[in-house]
Amino acid sequence: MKRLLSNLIFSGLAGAALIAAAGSALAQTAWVLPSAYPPANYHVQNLSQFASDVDAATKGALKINIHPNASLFKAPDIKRAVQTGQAQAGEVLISLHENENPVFGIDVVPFLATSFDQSKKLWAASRPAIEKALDAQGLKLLYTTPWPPQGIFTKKDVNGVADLKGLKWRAYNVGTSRIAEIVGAQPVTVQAAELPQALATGVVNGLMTSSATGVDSKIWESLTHYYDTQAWIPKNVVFVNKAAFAALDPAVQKAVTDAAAAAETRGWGLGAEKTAAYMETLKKNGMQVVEPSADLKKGLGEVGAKLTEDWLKKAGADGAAILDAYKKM
Ligand code: PCA
Repeated sequence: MKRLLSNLIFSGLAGAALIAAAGSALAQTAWVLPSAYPPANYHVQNLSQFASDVDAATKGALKINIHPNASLFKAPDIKRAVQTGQAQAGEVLISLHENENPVFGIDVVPFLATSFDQSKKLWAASRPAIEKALDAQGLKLLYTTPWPPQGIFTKKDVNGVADLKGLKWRAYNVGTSRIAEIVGAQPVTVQAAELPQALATGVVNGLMTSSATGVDSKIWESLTHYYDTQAWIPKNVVFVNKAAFAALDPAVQKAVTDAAAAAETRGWGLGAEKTAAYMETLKKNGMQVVEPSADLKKGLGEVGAKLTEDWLKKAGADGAAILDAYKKM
């Protein structure tokens, strides 16, 4: 390449611009981006599109290699891996980190934001605080995308919360464990990548998650009912190690933030659009998709009120201010 450059210079073709172009094409950076979800999941498809948008916009100067399905780091370890620079970027379910900062758990407060429209507003209200908290941990927020609303999967009829008692309840974060405690089920923390096996071996027989994760884990092979309770809309966030971002050329940085903005818009669209299709897939595979009874709704409302109280206690005045801002939107 050196010879090629000098040939260009001697041939008189190379102005400063040409050398600069050749230089940046040479400076190729590769990022590793772990995700905990399977390749067919729309979050991961969105990530792949994001990576190929960055590749195209930077003419290959920044390659982002996605490692899905918790193949590189387990779900709860991804954030730390990016903070410590073991991975340059990552995707996480932000509520996994509620213990670090209550604002990371605002989207899993039950019945606070249950439609995509409400969830978008809650994101607008909470984004500055979340962005600031991540920044203080050495992370730059790139974008966020929603999961479908959360419902209950079981192998039996559930007419009220009393029917959840004694279930081996799969939890994925603090809130879902707490629900188990309140209803008298046994919480077992299992991340999505291990869920198919936990279901197949009977380690769990009840859980709250989305239709998306139900389909990803072929849940009909073990369970029979899905109660569409629309209890909350959790979100994934994608972030990058601040030092890794700072090391990029300004033009490459812009390509990343532009592609991230496009991924955020696309991801919210995908979440809404795929929800109906995932429900159809559950039905097609024999799941009973059920509207929760008034009794179940009432019981879950009471469970939700307890979790809201817990959250408000932890989140203090800052949390209350975000909730106020959200309610005014
Ligand atoms: N699926 C992920 C998180 C939320 C969701 O809908 C899971 O069950 O782990």
